[in-house]
Amino acid sequence: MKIALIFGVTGQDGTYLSELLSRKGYKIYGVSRGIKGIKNTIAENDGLNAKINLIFSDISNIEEVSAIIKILQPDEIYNLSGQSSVGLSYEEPAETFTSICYVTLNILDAVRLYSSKTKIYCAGSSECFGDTGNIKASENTKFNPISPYGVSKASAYWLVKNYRDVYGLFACTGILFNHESPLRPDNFVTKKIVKEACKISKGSKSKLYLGNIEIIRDWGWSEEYVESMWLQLQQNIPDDYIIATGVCHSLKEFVVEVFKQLELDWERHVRIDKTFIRQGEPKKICGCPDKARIKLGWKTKSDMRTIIKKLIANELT
Ligand code: GDR
Repeated sequence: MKIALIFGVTGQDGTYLSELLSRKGYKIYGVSRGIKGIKNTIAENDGLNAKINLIFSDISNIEEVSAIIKILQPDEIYNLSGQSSVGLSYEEPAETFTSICYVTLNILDAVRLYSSKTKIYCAGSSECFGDTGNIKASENTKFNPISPYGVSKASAYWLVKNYRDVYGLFACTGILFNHESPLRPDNFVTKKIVKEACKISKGSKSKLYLGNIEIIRDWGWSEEYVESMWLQLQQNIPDDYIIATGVCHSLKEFVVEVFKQLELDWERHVRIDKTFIRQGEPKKICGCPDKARIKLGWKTKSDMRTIIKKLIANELT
């Protein structure tokens, strides 16, 4: 039985990855900073918590990370931990940098010292690119991060590459573009829009307040994205991959489609609130997932309309 160790097991991707690895017969250890089990419907309905051996640990401490890795000698490590909100990273840059970079470094160094056969996956971010302008970012596109979050993810990416090149570790990064699910917390835009629009469809008189709806992003489906994480660790050679749908939409298009599916006129219910506008954020971030498709055989199935349909169905049940 293969052993997987997941850092950041209680988040959206941690939940779906645990489900996937559990189906594949892995023994799963999940590290959490002190939350007692995964608190969401999937974990409760599918008895997921019972399948995960939870370890409580301060993973910013190298000694704690080393002790876990030394004892478990896992076959695979998935590092999904860290502060995940780009918006929040402007208010909490130090916590963002520590939780992303130091934790990544702790894992890499502990594996180098105590478990060098362990394969490591780290969740990277499209925010490393900054604005991609008229191109779709590939694995060769230069990084130009704009937010403290993007800078932290870019630094973590270079640490992973450094440990791979210098120490020969099987360590790789998946450069993940936005990916959604019903498990997104309310402060992320897709969840906020769908939740509020569904309330309005049930008779609420409240308005939906948003920041910049002209931004363009590539939105995918989390359950499909965690599969790419597993695939990256099943290869013979460690490498980095862009994980995206390859299709971009403006946030306005997303909003219009949500209200359309609920048979509502979006303009009557949506207002712009400047407090939600992020200073100097990338206008457009688009990705090209060709390498993942060719080398991993990975492909997204859900387009924007399907994603919205699934999010609405979940919100209305
Ligand atoms: P993001 O996700 O920052 O891209 O990071 P989020 O859903 O927060 O924002 C997406 C885009 O929508 C714009 N926006 C708003 N965002 C929020 N949260 N609330 C609003 O009211 C609002 N109005 C407009 C944002 O400015 C932004 O451009 C996600 C996270 O999952 C990261 O961890 C991951 O690395 C990246 O995606 C790729």
